Amino acid sequence: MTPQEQAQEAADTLARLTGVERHDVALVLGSGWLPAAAALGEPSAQVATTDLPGFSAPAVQGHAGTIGSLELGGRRLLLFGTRTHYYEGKGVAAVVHPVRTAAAAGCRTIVLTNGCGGLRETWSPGTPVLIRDHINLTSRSPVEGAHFVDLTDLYSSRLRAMCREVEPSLDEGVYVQFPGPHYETPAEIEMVRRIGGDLVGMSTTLEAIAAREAGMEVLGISLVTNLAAGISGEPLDHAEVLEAGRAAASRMGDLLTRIVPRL
Ligand code: 8IG
Repeated sequence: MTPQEQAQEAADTLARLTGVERHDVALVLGSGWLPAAAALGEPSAQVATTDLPGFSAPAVQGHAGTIGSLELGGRRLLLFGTRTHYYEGKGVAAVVHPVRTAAAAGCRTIVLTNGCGGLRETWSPGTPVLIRDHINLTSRSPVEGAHFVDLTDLYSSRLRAMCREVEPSLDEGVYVQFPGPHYETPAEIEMVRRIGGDLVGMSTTLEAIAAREAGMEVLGISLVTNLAAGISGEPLDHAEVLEAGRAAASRMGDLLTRIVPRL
């Protein structure tokens, strides 16, 4: 079975369990984003990811192992409370299976959110930043075979402009994905600065590539939860990440609630 056929199986099961034939928009919640999801409203159906073929249980604290279906502003929204990270070692296909499932479920647009480290000191923890472009330092691709996928304008300039209309204070940045799960050294952050990166994290780029391969329009939003290593002189820890998410929850919830109806 191809990955796309596996995703179609998962999408068929999802349609059966949610009672919703097709969805329009997928939203993947990253570290620190889960508390914001409450603002979107009560899901009409919730499915455990483990009830769908090809999905695995969440490995990170602060992630929910559920997929919710809800309507917001006339859009049928598929809400992924968790993702599989590359550092879990389950392979790239497992990382992008939810993205391919969303595409098979009918979604033409995907919103990828994450928690990340920021390189600009003006981005205090709790600052949302639009992803303008990425640098994929995993040296992996979710695409296999001679399929040369165009990544120009991967993070849709149309959707970024719409977001800045909704929230003019939003900055943009280049997201750099490291394999993780360790954070960077200060020297690696200096490298990121020199190659043009603004944000560092352990997700999103492989998913964005798979989304583009599947023909979806991609919006990426990072929540800066910490200054990148070596900038503040303080050590990094995951509790800080979750706390920044909780503190920013109502603002992020408000942002998503205003953006989704316009997708
Ligand atoms: I949240 O500073 C979060 N995720 N690689 N570096 C990397 N991933 C992260 C960071 C960070 N903060």
